Amino acid sequence: MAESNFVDYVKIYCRSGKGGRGSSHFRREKYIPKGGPDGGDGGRGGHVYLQGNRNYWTLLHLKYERHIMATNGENGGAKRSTGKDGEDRIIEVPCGTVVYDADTGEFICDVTKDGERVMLLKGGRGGLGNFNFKTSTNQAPRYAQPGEPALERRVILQLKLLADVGLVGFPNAGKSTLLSVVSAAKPKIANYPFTTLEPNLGIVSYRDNRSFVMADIPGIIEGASEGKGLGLRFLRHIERNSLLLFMIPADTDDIRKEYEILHNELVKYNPELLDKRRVLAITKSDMLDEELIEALSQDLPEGIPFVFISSITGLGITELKDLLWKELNEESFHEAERIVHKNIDINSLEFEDEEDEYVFPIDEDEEDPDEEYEAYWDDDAEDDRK
Ligand SMILES: Nc1nc2c(ncn2[C@@H]2O[C@H](COP(=O)(O)OP(=O)(O)OP(=O)(O)O)[C@@H](O)[C@H]2O)c(=O)[nH]1
Ligand SMILES: [Mg+2]
Repeated sequence: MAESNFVDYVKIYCRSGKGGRGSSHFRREKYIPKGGPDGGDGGRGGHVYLQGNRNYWTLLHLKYERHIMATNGENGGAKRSTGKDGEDRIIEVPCGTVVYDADTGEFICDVTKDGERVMLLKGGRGGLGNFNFKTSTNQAPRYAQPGEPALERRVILQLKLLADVGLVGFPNAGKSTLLSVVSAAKPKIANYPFTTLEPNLGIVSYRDNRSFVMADIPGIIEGASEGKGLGLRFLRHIERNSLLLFMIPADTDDIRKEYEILHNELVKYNPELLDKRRVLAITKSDMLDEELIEALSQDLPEGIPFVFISSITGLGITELKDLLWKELNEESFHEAERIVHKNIDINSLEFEDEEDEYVFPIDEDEEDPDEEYEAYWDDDAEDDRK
């Protein structure tokens, strides 16, 4: 696929900072013999956070920043001085970003709101300096805790657009044309299938300064859920829409059948899509007369509100907006928004992975072996103080 600015998938390597080591130091001053332990605590390692930012629409800014590392906490020093905490790293992402473990495909978290902050990796705690371990029976402890190690993880960030209404239809159904008519978006429109290669978002203004967001995604064909056409790549963007607007052209031979096909593809992709509210628009209705509209209305799929529209003459557009607004404000729509993210199958990802470049080794501090860490943090610390 050609280079594009619509980046909805990135794989990045993240690492938190490790905790600084506690200092093992004894006070040494002239005329103060046996000054006692005065080693300070190590600083905390930096955390790695994700934060929703509504000013971002894609993950493009992360495409060239593949390693995100917080800094380590500094070691504690003499005179009980505490090491400086490591610096946190905040990864800003568009609202609607879902995070998976890149090695297992396991779902980790999602960020949906502007300003929402999720901790991805916790920085290591700093070790305690030896002055903490002074007891009545041990006035001169030599040990200090090492800092907790850093955590690292390779993650996949995937964007799932957070639009209110998702347009679902075969290629050439008139999806982009509708978006261009009801919003200020200027998607490419042409009389051939797969004109739209990446999702477009538009803000539809409604009466009284209210508005909702509509997402035009590339056309869906039979087999899309198995990867045909532009396939799976874009289906995930409608997982998050609260409402799906099915669009079927008026000159389709069998509207019911086409609806079934679209419906089946969505269900095969994720059965939870069934819980979403749906509206059907019969597009290009300027090709029909009153009589035909009347006749077709008798034979539409059951149980789904419908409207005949034409983006060219404006027929039914206001009615459609009214219907969408009404459906969006039905109570159960908030339920549907809470979609459960399945784990992803990392082997099935169809994206070319730029080979993972060299990542700096995690422990520059060789004399800080894991066993030592475990002795201090995992066992009961009290036992070590004898
Ligand atoms: N007569 C008529 N033609 C329409 C109408 N809406 C769209 N078209 C035409 O249908 C063709 C396809 O429209 P698009 O909006 O590009 O279709 P699409 O669903 O976005 O197609 P893909 O992006 O390929 O999936 C274009 O030639 C449009 O001019 C309409 O209301 N009436
Ligand atoms: Mg299109």
